[in-house]
Amino acid sequence: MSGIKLVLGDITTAEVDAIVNAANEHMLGGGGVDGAIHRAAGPALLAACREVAEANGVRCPTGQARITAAGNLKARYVIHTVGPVYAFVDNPAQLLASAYRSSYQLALEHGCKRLAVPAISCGVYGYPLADAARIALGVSSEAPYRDLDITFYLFSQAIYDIWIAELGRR
Ligand code: AR6
Repeated sequence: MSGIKLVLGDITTAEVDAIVNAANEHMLGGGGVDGAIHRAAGPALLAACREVAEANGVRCPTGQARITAAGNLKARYVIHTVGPVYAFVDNPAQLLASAYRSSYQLALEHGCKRLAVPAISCGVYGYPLADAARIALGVSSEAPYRDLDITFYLFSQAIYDIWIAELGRR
């Protein structure tokens, strides 16, 4: 049985071991789900992000993930990952898959089982939604992650319907 669930709603309300954040390479907050997570977590999250090693301002290259404490969220950790800007890269599918895989790998390394995950790259980063759903759900069902309990928090009915349709095809 798949441990994948879909919820139409706000990821900042999730009570899980780790909340995955669709961040940018600087990892100092932003708009969209990143902004919502930072607002809900409070300033402790930004302080934790600042402690992450950086090179030329980059804390998390595209396709990778970093883990921090979660401030006021009802989670032990925030796992920050950076999906591709769809129009700017040659290999968006590989990078999007890598963002999910890197997040799940960090979760496993930190003993996290229950994860709340957004639709990475599906906002301002412009990933076509059906393709993104196929990649997100495909990676989430890969063997190394079968013990994770993954709940996607989808923020609009349109995205939720696309994820439901893709899950139904699996
Ligand atoms: N809960 C769940 N999903 C949400 C929430 C929320 N509270 N708020 C928005 N979404 P985006 P990206 C959905 O743009 O495309 C930030 O500025 C949203 O509707 O947040 O990966 C970062 O700092 C969409 O479906 O992330 C980066 O600079 C999905 O989350 C950049 O945006 C992702 O949209 C990352 O862009």
